[in-house]
Amino acid sequence: MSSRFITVEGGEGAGKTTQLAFMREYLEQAGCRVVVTREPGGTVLGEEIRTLLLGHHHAGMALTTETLLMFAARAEHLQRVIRPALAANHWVLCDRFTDATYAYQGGGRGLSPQQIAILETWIQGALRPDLTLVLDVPVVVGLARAKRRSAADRFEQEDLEFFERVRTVYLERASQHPDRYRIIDANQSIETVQAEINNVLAEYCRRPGIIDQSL
Ligand code: T5A
Repeated sequence: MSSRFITVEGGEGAGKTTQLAFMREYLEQAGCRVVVTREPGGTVLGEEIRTLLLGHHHAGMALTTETLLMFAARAEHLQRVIRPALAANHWVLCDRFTDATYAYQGGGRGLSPQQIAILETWIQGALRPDLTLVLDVPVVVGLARAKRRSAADRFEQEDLEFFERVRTVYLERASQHPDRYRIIDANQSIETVQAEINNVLAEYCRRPGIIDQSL
């Protein structure tokens, strides 16, 4: 059974964290060794960078600074967690990755995708997720969920247009590369979303060379 790198993306409150717990359970039952992690974060240094990025002490942070901090956390994450786990034949499930940079710093804030691609190649080399689930939910629904869960972080204070642009970039990227992305309608009950994701994972795992047993 070979390792796989799976990322879960989507706007605020789409249900990524909730669904990642179910995904771990599903894959572990299928016999996979699973590492669940998140961005920004996933390492001691990365979590400190996350605090800088999401907190309110640096409200006017420059876009370049914000983007470089995302990739600084990512570099640490790749070196200390993601690459070692993949090398040890674990499946890595990551709550957000570079698609979030294209969506938020690119779509949301207007940084060109070409500039993001330069950093992506520098920091990741050829490594890209094998499968990316985009949990898609209307912006107002996701923000209401996030608001019920906890106080707004620095990103969650942006206006609706910002999050509409984020959503558009996710959907565009998914439609441009249907081999890697699956769009999940996350505006359904937690159980229905979970069932759809299980179907995607089952289909993915049945591909030749991924998991020997049938799920
Ligand atoms: N960021 C990140 C960038 O700008 N660039 C980058 O490169 C990267 C990596 C990270 C922030 O950083 C930005 C994007 C983000 O703004 P985060 O906390 O990781 O922040 O991301 P959030 O989207 O803010 O996390 P949330 O916790 O808000 O969203 P989740 O994980 O999608 O949602 P979840 O599972 O925590 O659920 C939220 C609430 O909704 C309920 C849950 O029970 C929970 O209360 N819920 C549902 N309710 C009804 N129906 C469903 N189907 C539900 N699913 C979940």
